Amino acid sequence: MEEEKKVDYELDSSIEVDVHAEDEKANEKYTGENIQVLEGLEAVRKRPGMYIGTTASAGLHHLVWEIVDNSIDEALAGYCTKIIVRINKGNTITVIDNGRGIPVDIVAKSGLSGVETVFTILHAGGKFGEAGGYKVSGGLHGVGASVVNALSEWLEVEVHKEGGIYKMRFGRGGKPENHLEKVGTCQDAGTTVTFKPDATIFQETTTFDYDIICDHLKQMAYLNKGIEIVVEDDREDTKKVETYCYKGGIIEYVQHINANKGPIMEEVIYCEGRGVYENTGNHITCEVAMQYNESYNPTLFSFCNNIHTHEGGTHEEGFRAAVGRVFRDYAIDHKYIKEGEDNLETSDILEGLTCIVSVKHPNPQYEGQTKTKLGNSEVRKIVSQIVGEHLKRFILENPKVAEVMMGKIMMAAKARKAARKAREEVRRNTGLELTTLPGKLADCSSKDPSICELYIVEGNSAGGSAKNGRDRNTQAILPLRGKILNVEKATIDKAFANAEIGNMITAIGAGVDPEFNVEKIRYHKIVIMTDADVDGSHIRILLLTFFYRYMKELIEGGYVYIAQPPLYKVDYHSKAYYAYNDNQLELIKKKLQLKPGFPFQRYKGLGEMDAEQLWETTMDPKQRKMLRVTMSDAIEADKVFTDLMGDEVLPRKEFIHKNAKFVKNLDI
Ligand code: TSJ
Repeated sequence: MEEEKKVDYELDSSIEVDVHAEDEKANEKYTGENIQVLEGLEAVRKRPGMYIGTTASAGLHHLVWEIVDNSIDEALAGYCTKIIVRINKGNTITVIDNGRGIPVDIVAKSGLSGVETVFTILHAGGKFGEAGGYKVSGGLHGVGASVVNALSEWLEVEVHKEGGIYKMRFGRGGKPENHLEKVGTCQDAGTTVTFKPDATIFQETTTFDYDIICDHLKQMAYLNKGIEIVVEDDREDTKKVETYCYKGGIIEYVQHINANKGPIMEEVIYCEGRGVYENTGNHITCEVAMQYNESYNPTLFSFCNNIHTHEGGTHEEGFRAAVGRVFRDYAIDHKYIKEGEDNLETSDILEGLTCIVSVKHPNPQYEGQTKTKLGNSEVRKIVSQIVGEHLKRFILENPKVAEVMMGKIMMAAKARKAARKAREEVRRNTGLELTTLPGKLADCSSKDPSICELYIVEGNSAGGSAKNGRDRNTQAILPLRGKILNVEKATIDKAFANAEIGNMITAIGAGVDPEFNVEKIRYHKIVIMTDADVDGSHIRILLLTFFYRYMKELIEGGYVYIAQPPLYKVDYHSKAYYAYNDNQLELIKKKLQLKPGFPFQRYKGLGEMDAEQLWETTMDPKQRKMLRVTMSDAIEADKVFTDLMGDEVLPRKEFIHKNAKFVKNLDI
C-alpha cells in the first residue's frame, strides 16, 4: 500500500538539458533553504516570456490555465469531478478541485514533499505510470505549477488527503516560507491553490478578465466531458457565477456551433479510439465529432491536449484523408459518381461540415509560425484509421443520413464546378477594357488609381446627387438598387450571377479571390455611402461581407472606407451648420445660442440632400469625415461576419457585446 502512494515525479525526457541539471543538483544538495531550486525559479523570472509567451494579459491568464490543467489531468485520470475557479477581490485566483490531493509524501528524487516538489522544481510533474493515470503535458508551454509560483507575489496551497489537511505558503518568486505542514484533519480530499500574480512581472496588467476565463473554461468543459467547472467572480458586490458541464463533450460542442448554422441531420457522428505508437507502449487518444449544417463553409476546430491547434497539423490531415476516402468510395459504390467522371474533392465534403478533432498525446511536437501546428507524424495514420473505420460503418448503417450528406456533398461539387465557370467569366470580363464597365457606373476621368475614388451609393436618388456633386476627375459613382445579396448565404455561382455584385467586381477591375489582384484595382479608395439608418447599416454589412469573402486584400490593404454623412442641419442667418451626431447638434445649439424649439433638419437619408450639400458634407476631401475599415485580426473578423449574418438573435447580441471594438469601427 505505502509503496503505491509514493509518486516519482519523472522528468520529461523532452525538456532542456539545463533543467535536468538543475534537478539533479536539487536532489543532491537539499538543505532546507534550497538555493539551487530558487535559482531554477529565478530563471523563470528573468525570462518569463520563454515560459508563458508574454507578460501581457494573455500571459497573466496563462497562469490560471497552468493551474487548472493539473486539476483537469486529475479528472482525466478518473479521480476528480469538479473544479472551481474563483477570481477574488484584489485579483488573486483560487482553484479548487476534489481530486486525490497533491501527494504529500517525500519524493525520492528531490527529497522534498510532493507538494513542495511540484511548486519549486521546474518541469516537475510530467508523466506518471499507468497506475497514476494518464497525464498529458497541459498548456501550450506545458510548464506547470512551479512557473506560476515563480511569477507570483505569493502562493498558498492546501491539500486534503487521507484524513489530513496540509498547508504550505510561498513568498515572492516562489520562495518557500515553510515546509508542508499538517494543520488539521478532514474527511474529504482535494487540492486548493490561491495565488497573486507578481505585479513587477506583469507590468501591463494584473486584472483578470471574467469573459476570457469563462470562454476558456467552457471550452475545457466541452473538450473534457463530464467535468463540472465553476467560474466565480467575487470582485464586485454582485458576484458572478457560471457552471459548465457537458456529458456529451465534443458532441455538445458541435451541436452548440451548429445551433445557429442550421444542422441538416439529427445525429452528430462521433468516434473515439486510441492508437499505440513506437515500442514504448505510449498511446494517443483521438476523439472526433461532426455534423453537417446548411452553410457553405467548413468549420474544423482541432485540439491537441486541450490546446486549440490553429494551424492544424497531422491530426487534421488524418481526419481530412479519412472523410475524403470514405465519401469518395461511397460515392462510387452507390453510383453518385459514374466511371470516368471527376471524383469529389475533399473541399466538397467539408463544405457545411462542423467538426471537432481532439487528440491527447503524451509527447506533442508543435510547429508552425505560432507553434500551434501538430507535427507528430504518427498521429496522421492513427486518426485516419479511427475516423475512417467509424465513418464507413456509420454511413453503411445509416443509409438515410448518408443520403442527406451525399446530397449536400454533390451540391457542393456542382457549385464548385459552376463557380469555376463563373470565375473564368469574371476573369475574362476584367481582362477586357472599359467597354465592359457597368452602365450604371459614372466613372471618373482620371485613370490614376492612386487618386481615384469609387463611391458605392445606396439608392438611385442619392446616386443622382452624388453624380452631380462629385469631383468628376477623381470620383466615380456606382449606385446600388436596394439590398444586395447576402454572399454568406449564397453559393459562389449565385453570387456572381447577382447584378449588383457583378457591377462592383467589374468596376473595381481586379477580379475576385483567389485570383484577386490588388495591383489592378482601379480606385485606391472604395467608399461605402449608405443612409444612417438600420437599412443603411445592413447594406453596409452586406457590402463588407462581400469584400471580405471575395476581395479580402481590399480590406487588409485599407482601401475600404465608410462615408459619414451628417445627421442634422441647422439653418441660421442663411448659413448651414451640419452635425454628425447628437453631441455636435447640442454644441451647435449652444454656440449659436438657439432658443429651445428652434427648427433643425434631421436627415433621414442621403436622398434628402441636394448635390451641393452632399459634396460639402460628405464627399469633399477637404471637409468630409470618413472611416477606414480595418481588420486587425482576420480570423476574428471571419467569426464577426458569420455571427453577424447568422439568423439567431442571441449570438448576434453576444457578439456585439464581445466585439464592441470592431462594431465601433462600423457604427460611429
Ligand atoms: F498546479 C498544482 F500543482 F498546483 C495543482 C495541482 C493545482 C491544483 C488546483 C490541483 C492540483 C492537483 C494535483 N489536483 N490533483 C492532483 N493530483 C495529483 O497530483 C496526484 C495525486 C495522487 C497521485 C497518485 O498516484 O496517488 C498522483 C497525482 C499526480
